[in-house]
Amino acid sequence: MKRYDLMTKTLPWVLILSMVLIILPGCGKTPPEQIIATPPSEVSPTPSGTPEATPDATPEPDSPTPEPVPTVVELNGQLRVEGSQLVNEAGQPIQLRGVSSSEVASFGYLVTYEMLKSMRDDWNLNVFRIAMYTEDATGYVRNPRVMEIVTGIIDHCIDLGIYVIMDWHILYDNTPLKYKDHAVEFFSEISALYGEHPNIIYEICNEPNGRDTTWEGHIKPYADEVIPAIRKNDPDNIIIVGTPTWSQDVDIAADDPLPYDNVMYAFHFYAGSHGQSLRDKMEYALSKGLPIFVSEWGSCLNTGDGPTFHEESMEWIKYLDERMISHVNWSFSVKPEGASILRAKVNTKAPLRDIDLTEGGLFAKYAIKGKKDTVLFADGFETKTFYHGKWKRSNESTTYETENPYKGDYAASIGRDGFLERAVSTVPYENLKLHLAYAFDGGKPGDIVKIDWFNGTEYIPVTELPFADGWTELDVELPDSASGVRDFSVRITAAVTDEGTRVLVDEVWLAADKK
Ligand code: DCB
Repeated sequence: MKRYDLMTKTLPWVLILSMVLIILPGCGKTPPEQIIATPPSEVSPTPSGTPEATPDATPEPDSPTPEPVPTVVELNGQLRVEGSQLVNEAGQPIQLRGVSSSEVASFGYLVTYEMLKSMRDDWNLNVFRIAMYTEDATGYVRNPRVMEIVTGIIDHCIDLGIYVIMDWHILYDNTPLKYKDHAVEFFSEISALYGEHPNIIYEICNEPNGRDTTWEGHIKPYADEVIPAIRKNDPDNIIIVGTPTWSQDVDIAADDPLPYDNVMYAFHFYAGSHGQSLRDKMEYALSKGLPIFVSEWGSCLNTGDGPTFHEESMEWIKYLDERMISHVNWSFSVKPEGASILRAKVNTKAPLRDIDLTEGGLFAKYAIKGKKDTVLFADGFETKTFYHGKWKRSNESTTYETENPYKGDYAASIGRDGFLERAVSTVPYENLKLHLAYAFDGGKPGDIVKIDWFNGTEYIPVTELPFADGWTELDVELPDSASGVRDFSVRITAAVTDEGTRVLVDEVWLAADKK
C-alpha cells in the first residue's frame, strides 16, 4: 500500500473511532450508563493527527517503489461469458457491482477521479456505467461534444482499474433503429479508442420500449449491425443488449438469443414498482441459460422518484447476489429525486463521505459493498421534510435547527418531552444498531435523551443517553427481540427539565445485518 493510501485510510479511522462510543442495550429500569470507548484495535496508539513513522516515510531517491495494490481489472483481466455466467480471465465467476451516471452531459461533472476512487476503495465498486442519452437535447445525436465528457470518465475508470459500461441510453426514442446509424458510428469510434482495454463494456441500447418495439423486428436487427461494428475493433469485450419493455422482457430474448459470443442481456428493475412477476421473467430466462446483466436498478419507483423501498430492494439484491448477477444502481446524481445517490451539496474533489449520501445512496453503497450489514433508514435531516412524513413527531415543537447542526446544514430539534419516531419493518434483519449524534441546546445534568423501541403493542426502553456538552456520536444496540418485528419503530424522546431546553439530533440511521 502506498504511503499516501495508508495515511488517508487510517487517519479518518483514528478520528472516527475515538468519537464513536458504544452504548450497551439497557434493561428497562436500571439505567445502563455503561459507556465504553471502543479501542481501535488495528490502529496504533500514536496520538491522532500524528501518523506513525514508517521506514519509508522519507522516500530515498533510489528506494524501490512499494508494490501497489492490484486493481480489480488487474486481478480479473479480460471478462467473458460462460453459459449464463460472467467470468474473469481465469474462468472464475465474477459479479460486477456499481453505479450508473445520470444523464451524463448534465451530471457527468460529478463523476470525478476522486468520486470514483472513493467508491472503489470504500464501497468496493468495481464497475461504473456512463448513461449517454441519444435523442435528448443534450444527447449524442444533437450534441456530439458529449464525447469529451464520456472519454474523460472512461479514462478515469481505466486509470483506477475498474470496469466501465458505455451505455447508449435510448429512452424516448423507443426503438434503437431510430438512430442506428449514429450508434454504429459511435460504437465504432469507442471500440477503436478503447477496444484494447479489458475495462470497457458496451451497452448498445438502454431500454427499448413502446408497444411497437419488438425483439424480433427492432432490437435483433439493430444488434446485428452494431455488434459486428464493435467486433471489427474489439473481438472480445462484453456487449450488453437491451430487451423489450424497458429492458424487462429477458424471457423473450431467452427464446430467441443472438448468435454472438460474450453477449449479455439487460434486465432493469425499480424495487418500488417491480417485484415477483419480474423476477419470474428473470427466472425463466436463467432457466434457458440466458446471461443477464442488471445494468440499471433503482431502490425507488420506476419514475426515478419516490422513497427508498428497503425491503423490496433487499429482496432483489439478495436474489441477484445469490446468482452472481451483476448490478448497477441508478444513479450518481444530485437531482432532487428519489433515485439520486448524492445530496445536493457534495465536494467532488474530496473523498465521498456517508453524509454526502441520500437514504437511497446509503442503501446502494451497502448493496454494492456486499457486506452483510445494511441500513434500514438514514437521515441527516437535510431535506427539511422529516423524510416526507416518514418520521412521526410528538408535535410542532419538534422542528429544525440550523444554528448548530452536527453535519450538513440542519439537525432535528426536539422540545421538552417531545419525540421523533421512525417506523420500519425489521422482518428480514438481525443485530439492529441505531446510530445517532445528539446534543443539548441548554439543559443540565440529569436531562436525558430516551431511546425506546415499539414492538407493535408497547414501547420498550432501550437506553438513556446522559446530558453532555457538545455533540456525541454513538451506536446503540437494540435487543434481539427488536429484530423480525413488522410494526417496529424507534423513538427518541427529549426528557429534560426546563421548558427552553432542546435536544438536537443529527445523523440518525438504523443499521442491521441481513438474515
Ligand atoms: C429508466 C431510464 C432512466 C430513467 C429511470 C427511472 O426509465 F433508463 O433514464 O431515469 O429508468 O425512470 C429517469 C431519471 C431522470 C431522467 C428521466 C429521463 O431518473 O432523472 O430525467 O428518467 O427523462 C424507465 C424505467 C422503467 C419504466 C419506465 C421508465 N417502466 N421511463 O417500468 O415503466 O419511462 O423512463
